[in-house]
Amino acid sequence: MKNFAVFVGTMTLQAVCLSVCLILVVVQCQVLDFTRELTPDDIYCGNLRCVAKSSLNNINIAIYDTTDEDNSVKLASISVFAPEVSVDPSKNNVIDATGNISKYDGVLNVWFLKDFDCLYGAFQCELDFFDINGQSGVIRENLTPATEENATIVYSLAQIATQLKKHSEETDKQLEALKQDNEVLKTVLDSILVKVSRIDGLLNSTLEKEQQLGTSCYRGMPHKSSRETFLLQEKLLALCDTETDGGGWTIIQRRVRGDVDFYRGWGDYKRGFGTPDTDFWIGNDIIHSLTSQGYNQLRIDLVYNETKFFAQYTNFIQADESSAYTITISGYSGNTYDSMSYHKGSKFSTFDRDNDQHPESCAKKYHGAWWYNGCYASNLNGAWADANDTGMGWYFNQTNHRNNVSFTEMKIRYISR
Ligand SMILES: [Ca+2]
Repeated sequence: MKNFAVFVGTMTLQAVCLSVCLILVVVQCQVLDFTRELTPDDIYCGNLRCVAKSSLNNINIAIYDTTDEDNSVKLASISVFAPEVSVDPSKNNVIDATGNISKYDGVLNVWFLKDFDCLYGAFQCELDFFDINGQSGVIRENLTPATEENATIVYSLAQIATQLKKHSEETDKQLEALKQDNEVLKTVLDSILVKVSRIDGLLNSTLEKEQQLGTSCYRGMPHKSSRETFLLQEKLLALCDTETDGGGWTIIQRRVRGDVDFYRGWGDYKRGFGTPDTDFWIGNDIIHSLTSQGYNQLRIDLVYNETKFFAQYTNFIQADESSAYTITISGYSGNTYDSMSYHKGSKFSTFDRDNDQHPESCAKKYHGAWWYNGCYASNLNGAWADANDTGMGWYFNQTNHRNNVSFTEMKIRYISR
């Protein structure tokens, strides 16, 4: 009398029809269609649906929880005499139920909130009815894990699929967020690259300047002009004579333009004054430092009466400040007179520091600053363009009086010994 079929529907993520039991009941030539389904969805772990279509009348549908065989509970029911769905008060918080019913047809839905009910619960659909002769009848159909093993597995798979879908959606969101982060990072990186490029440009230009500037002055060095600036001891902008007698001369005194006042005190001569592009005194401390490091060759270039002269010495040493910058000088060669020998062993004097052998101050008397002895055979720090003995004097021979020059360069060069 009963035709029963179970099938597991095609598994889709959204709605998996887990099982359908179709009961065809023929009661004295009258047909009853009674089905049940358990379907998982996104909110509930499952939906049990009992459906009756019949030519019987006065039907009443109920769903029982028969998990505990000794204490089955009527979860929900609906009757043609009581068309509102009735739910067991103790189950209100774990199931939802809906339904509708007429004299011949009815449907009762129960949604389960507890995974336990979906995975391990046992339920029963019950249909009460009266046949055409007024005889009552009952049909019950079970839905249990034991009989619905496939449904349970499929349900579990569907749960996993739902979770995977959620994870997938979260992953998509995270990916989107990462994309946005990536965009921000790309922007930041671009801006850093621009800055790096600027820094690189600055470094290159600084490097070029340094290469142009050079850091040394040595004999035979490659050069573009006869005088080139360079960084002496990595800190002092100095001037190199790159050509005279093979070049490599660090210029310590230069008077070619007359735009720098040389009548100065001890401190100025100690530290130096002027700049390589004008006239300058490099400074007594530097001269001492260089001559104590092997820069012992001294050359003095002069112009007198539009004629070039030079005096060169193979041994030139200047002591430190505590010795008042006393000079040692010897080994003359040149095309003028050795007007420095008179000054060897002499201390340096300025108008405010009289270290000379004269009763008066040679520096004041001759408007200069020099290694004055009893005064001078040379006075190259004297007054610019001064025709008197206060000018830039140099003796051109032993008997002649001094002459004033119009150009001087004093320079020293390293000699390996
Ligand atoms: Ca004196």
